[in-house]
Amino acid sequence: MWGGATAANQYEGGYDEGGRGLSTQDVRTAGSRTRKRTVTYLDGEGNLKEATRFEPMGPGAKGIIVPGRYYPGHQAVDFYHHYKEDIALFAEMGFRCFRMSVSWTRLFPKGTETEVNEDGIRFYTAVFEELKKYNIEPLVTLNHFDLPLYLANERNGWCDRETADLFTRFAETCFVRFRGLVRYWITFNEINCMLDWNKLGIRTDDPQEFHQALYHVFLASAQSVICGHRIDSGNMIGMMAAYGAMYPLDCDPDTYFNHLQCMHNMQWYCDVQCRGAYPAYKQKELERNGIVIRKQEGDEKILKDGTVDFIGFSYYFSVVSRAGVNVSMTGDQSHAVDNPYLKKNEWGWQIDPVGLRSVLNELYDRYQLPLWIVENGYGSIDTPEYDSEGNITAIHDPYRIAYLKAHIAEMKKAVELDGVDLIGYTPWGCIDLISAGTGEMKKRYGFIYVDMDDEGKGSLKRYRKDSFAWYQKVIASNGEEL
Ligand code: BGP
Repeated sequence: MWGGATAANQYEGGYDEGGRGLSTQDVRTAGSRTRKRTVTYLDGEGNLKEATRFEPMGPGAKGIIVPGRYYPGHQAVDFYHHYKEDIALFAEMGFRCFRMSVSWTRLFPKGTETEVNEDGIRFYTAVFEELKKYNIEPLVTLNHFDLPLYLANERNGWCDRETADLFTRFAETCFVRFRGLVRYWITFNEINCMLDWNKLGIRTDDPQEFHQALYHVFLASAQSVICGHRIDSGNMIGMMAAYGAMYPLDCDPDTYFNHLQCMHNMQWYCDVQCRGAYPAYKQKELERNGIVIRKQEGDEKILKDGTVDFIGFSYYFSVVSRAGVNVSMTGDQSHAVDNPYLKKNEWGWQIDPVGLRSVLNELYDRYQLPLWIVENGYGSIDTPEYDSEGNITAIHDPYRIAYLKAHIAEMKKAVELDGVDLIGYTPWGCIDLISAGTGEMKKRYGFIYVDMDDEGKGSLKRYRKDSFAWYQKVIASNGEEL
């Protein structure tokens, strides 16, 4: 299934339209390569503060919108008002599927309501029907880094078990109301990084609370899978992790063992969701650190019964580990060890197509579940060409074509030579959208250029880049013509 991927908080906009409530992503400011995005909030004493996604906010913090500040997610690139035009462009490229997320607060503005917001249902139904018109299958992420701000500010975010149940109600509503329109689902985007993306969702750096919150996310995912299968046994429900290739720096046995542990740090999320229980190495680690997860009777069965049908993962780069250093797949690679065999993009991400083949093998060997590369791509600054009247006439993006070509070639080898069951490929940001990491617009991934800058200014007009026609050919030839 060839297609492309997006997420509501970076693409949809219309943040205060159609009865939508605020989410934790709506209080994230814009940043850049050198200046980190922040969350604006009032601390326990009511003082206005800002924190990056790596800084704790302390108890009592409440995310707020500061008048006059620019929050890139509010308008994003306005899929809310452009969906017909965008979907027509996806269809023109020949998409068989389209990955998008449903904004939780468009359906449940505070997260606690018992009745769904019908305006939200109407919007997504119209989108899914539009996709159907072109025979494009939606792949719907139920949670892509967003949480109702109300649950973060007034409750205890993911630290409360109730959040898992409220999420399950939201998921159930999607399964019921979009039945027949959507068959492919993902519960949580990049589950191995999601709690780092917005500290408002947990507001603590205490490892005990962090693991308790994460446990609630796993429960929410498993409960949703069970519910989705009950509502329609034809539903294919997957998990999603940020998964890159990892190499040990050298053959020092300590480096290698550290490498295994770094791999475990990434893999255990997949173990829980694919095998239905915390792996032994994780249980031991929690025990060693004195972390005791509060559970209820029946939880074990929920995790066991709620395993996923496929593994979705994002693949952008690879990392190198060395003894004593814990490396991970976070977008901030400023402290990473350089791999002398690879080149980096402007944001320091090491480009590694062969690593994708390795990862496909690794995941398939380990779980024997169908795989779906739900994100992959080259974030870069594009420079449009203009005519004398200032109209955009072309966007040449050979670097993007080269990146995708190399990755698809390795993907083909994994399928044809290694026998990996790969069911889909949806490159990230198939249309330019807001960067999750930096909030910038200039870090572009799309086949479609959107005329908007880092301050949200621009006509929002869509233009085909060179990669648009190239990808169209790739899809038409089922990957034969690269
Ligand atoms: C992943 C996220 C996406 C996306 C992508 C690219 O972590 O799932 O939401 O944005 O990375 O990252 P960035 O936008 O920071 O370039």
